[in-house]
Amino acid sequence: MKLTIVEYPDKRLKEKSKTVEKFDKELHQLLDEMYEVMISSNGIGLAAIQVGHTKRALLLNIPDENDEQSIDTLVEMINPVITYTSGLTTYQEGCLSVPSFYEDVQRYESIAVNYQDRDGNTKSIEAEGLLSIAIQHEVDHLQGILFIDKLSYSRRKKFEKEYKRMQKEKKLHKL
Ligand code: Y12
Ligand code: CO
Repeated sequence: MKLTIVEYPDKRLKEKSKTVEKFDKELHQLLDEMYEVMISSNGIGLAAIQVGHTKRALLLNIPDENDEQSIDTLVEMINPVITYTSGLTTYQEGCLSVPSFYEDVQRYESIAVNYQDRDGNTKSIEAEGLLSIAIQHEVDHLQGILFIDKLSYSRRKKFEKEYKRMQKEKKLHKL
């Protein structure tokens, strides 16, 4: 299967993802292909729903201090549940499903997460900084929530106007 990124305002992004029950070849293939599309799109996080699969699965690949991504630091989370939160922080977020738009979003500073790996083994992680923000952004996707849903009413209206204009321009360039 060749995966493509589902972009806002596609309604699939509002869907709630389902618990993964089978940790089989099909799941592994999906995760491998999600990694390919995430890296080739310059992403650092991707949820399965962003490629049209309603599975509670996500990937994170935070760049190192030299701003480089390595498969060695790839984190795959299946059925993640945030079990602890503390503090608040604000970060300018972007999303592969909302191209060319970045906005400040408030998130928890530190979190703890329980999840399963691709083979169904139970894992837990404590995260802060960019990893914590990225996990919260991706876990929101599994609930059908986008970072633009967290904007104020006036900022959201401005976004809708800008985004529609941008989509029109994109269409014109394709003609
Ligand atoms: C902090 C905040 C949000 C996240 C979620 C993961 N987000 C991404 O991976 C966003 C990637 C992204 C990549 C783009 O492409 C390029 O930069 C070439 C991009 O730009 C365009 O679409 C034109 C926008 C977003 C993790 C951590
Ligand atoms: Co996103």
